Amino acid sequence: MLKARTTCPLDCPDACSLIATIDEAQNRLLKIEGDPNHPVTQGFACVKTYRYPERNHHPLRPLYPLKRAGTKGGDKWKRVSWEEALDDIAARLKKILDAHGGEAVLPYHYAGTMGQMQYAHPNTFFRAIGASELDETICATAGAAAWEASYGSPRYGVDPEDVPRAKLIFLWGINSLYTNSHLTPKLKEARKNGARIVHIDPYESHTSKFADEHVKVRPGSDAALAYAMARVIVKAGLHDQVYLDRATKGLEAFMQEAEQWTLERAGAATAVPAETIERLALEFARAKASFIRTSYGITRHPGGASALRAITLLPAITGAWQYPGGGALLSTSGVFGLNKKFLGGEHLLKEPQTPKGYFRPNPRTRHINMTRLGSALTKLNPPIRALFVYNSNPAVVAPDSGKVREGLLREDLFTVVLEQAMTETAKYADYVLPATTFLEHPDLYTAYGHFYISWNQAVMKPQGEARPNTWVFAELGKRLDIEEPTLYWDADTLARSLLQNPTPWREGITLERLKKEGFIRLATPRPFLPFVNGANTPSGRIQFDPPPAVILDETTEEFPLTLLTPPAHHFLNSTYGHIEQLVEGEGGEPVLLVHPQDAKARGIVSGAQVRIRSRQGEVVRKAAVTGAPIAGTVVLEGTWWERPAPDGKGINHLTSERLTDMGGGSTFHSNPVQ
Ligand SMILES: Nc1nc2c(c(=O)[nH]1)N[C@H]1C(S)=C(S)[C@@H](COP(=O)(O)OP(=O)(O)OC[C@H]3O[C@@H](n4cnc5c(=O)[nH]c(N)nc54)[C@H](O)[C@@H]3O)O[C@H]1N2
Ligand SMILES: Nc1nc2c(c(=O)[nH]1)N[C@H]1C(S)=C(S)[C@@H](COP(=O)(O)OP(=O)(O)OC[C@H]3O[C@@H](n4cnc5c(=O)[nH]c(N)nc54)[C@H](O)[C@@H]3O)O[C@H]1N2
Ligand SMILES: [Mo]
Repeated sequence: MLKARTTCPLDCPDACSLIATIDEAQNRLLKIEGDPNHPVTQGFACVKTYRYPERNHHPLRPLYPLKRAGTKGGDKWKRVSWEEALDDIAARLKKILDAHGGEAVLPYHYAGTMGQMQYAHPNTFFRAIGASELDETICATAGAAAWEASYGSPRYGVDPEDVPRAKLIFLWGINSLYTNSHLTPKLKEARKNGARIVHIDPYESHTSKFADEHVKVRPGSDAALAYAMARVIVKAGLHDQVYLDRATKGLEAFMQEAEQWTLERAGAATAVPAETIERLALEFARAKASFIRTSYGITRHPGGASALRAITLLPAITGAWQYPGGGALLSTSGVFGLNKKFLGGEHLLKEPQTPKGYFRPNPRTRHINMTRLGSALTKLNPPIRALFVYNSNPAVVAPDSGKVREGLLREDLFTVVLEQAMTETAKYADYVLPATTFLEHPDLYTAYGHFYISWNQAVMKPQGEARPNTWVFAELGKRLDIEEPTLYWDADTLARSLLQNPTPWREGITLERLKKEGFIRLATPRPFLPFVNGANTPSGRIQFDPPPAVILDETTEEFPLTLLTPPAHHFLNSTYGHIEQLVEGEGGEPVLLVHPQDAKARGIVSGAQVRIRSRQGEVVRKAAVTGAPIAGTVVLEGTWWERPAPDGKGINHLTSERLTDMGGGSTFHSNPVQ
């Protein structure tokens, strides 16, 4: 029996340190626990990841390369050898490259693993052949663009370990008890130290119940709420003029916009009572060490980036950034300052290269926004002819599933899916290639919810013939005679390159130390007060201008309700959606939450099956009539696999390819439906 430390690879801010118990003789993972030595993990894992043993050994895990033996979308496969699969894929690829060039090839990938090597490095292959470039917009680009417009790049905010020192906490557009559960102990500590916690969200969740107050806001209206609060603060003279003069720029333009958001008008737009807005604004300013934890959820609206900007500028008005625990946090990802020059072939897009054979880097290649995959596969001219999917499950997670499906069904599209599970995307593949899990390959990890960097050794042998993503693309690279050396790097070499040129905060963190210690905290000052004198913007100051726009969500007569589709407690996006115990934990099937007022108007009772229509399509769900959502808004938690739904269709059959106001991001929480 082996006990080994490892890092959770999933797309979650917490990047937990985990203790795996492994039966080495059987090569079986028996148990996952939280690492008691990690100051953020604090000895507990989440409800999902405790179930990783079932996932690692699930009957739906592909163990051998599989070649399609039936129709696309079906379930007929033939087991083939790696040799046969790779030779055939390389031959098909050469034919496409010869006839149509690199742009006919599209890699589609996201953050199934957050390990630098397996997440980002496979891109080297695609950049070497000049493939179409995927803009990775499905989650974080709207938030990134918004944060960077105000605070600059790299992106970081309050150190989560300073949160216990905050005196007032707004959990604004984040369901942190589900999606950032290792913040909870810090929130509890803050509360013990006297802080009050307010959840600002359109529906009541675990997080609302945990908070001291829940403010129900109309989706997509937060910019109006923030402006009204700014107006109250300045009118009461509670802004910090000395701080504003020293560290910020452009407040006048911002306040001109704010002037229009009287309590009355903001109350009407947001559905938050005027007294509440005023009280919260005054409390926020007076507490001084006020902290806003926000997340990407709030950005998934047509005006989402502007809303995020308006919210995260409030601590700049009051000067909260000067106090330990005060300020805002979207992500800590920028704090690590890795040297990404050779990660995923970045250099191939920047430095001129001499093409040779199939090595044809093309910095001017076309860009494809991943949020518009459906259109990319069905409408682009010249078309995509080869699609490689890894670390993602687009048939379920990408918007407008109907269109995505239409694309995946194209007989002239050659599709290869690298996977750890026979997902609904894998069913459309010409080849499914079995991928290793985080326990089976080495990798370097950072985090977006704390300041620790970590290294994973492979702690068990692969199941079946599973191989890392990077192994597959190196094998294809050899078959295409690509001489680019970084394509063949191992995880150690990549990690050493990423750790080169240390910033002062990363000084002394070497691969050798990481191998010995597992995880290491960055040497950031404590408390961490990054914006006490200014910001990382070109002006060196926090930017209020251009002032964020207020773009409200739209509904229509035909589609008068707003559908929110936020994360579920027991799944991580679609990961874990096939684990029986977790599906049970979520209630066995996806359920639509409907406010009693909206239910009554439509004759809906709890348990009834309802048809939900949008411009994109329709699905059938069981309804639960509950006061949890704000009236006019319906909520369906979780990007479930399709099978558990009554009609076998995923929720993204309803969502659209509409993009956010900045950053070209997805708008999953602003769907007009009936
Ligand atoms: N358990 C679990 N954890 C996860 C995930 C998961 O699927 N399950 N996913 C991971 C990933 S990839 C990400 S990006 C993060 C996402 O983490 P979060 O940002 O927490 O999740 P979101 O869906 O993006 O939105 C969270 C909350 O925003 C609210 N919201 C939506 N629109 C608005 C609005 O206009 N105004 C306000 N005030 N609130 C709004 C939703 O009701 C929801 O409660 O979580 C990660 N962690
Ligand atoms: N309606 C709606 N849709 C959403 C969201 C929403 O809130 N509402 N959230 C969006 C967000 S925030 C995000 S981030 C996206 C996430 O969408 P995805 O990035 O697609 O995330 P997952 O659904 O978790 O799928 C990840 C897949 O990667 C596989 N995988 C994991 N590790 C590896 C590996 O090492 N190699 C290979 N080859 N595969 C691996 C897993 O088995 C899994 O099937 O979904 C988005 N979709
Ligand atoms: Mo995400």
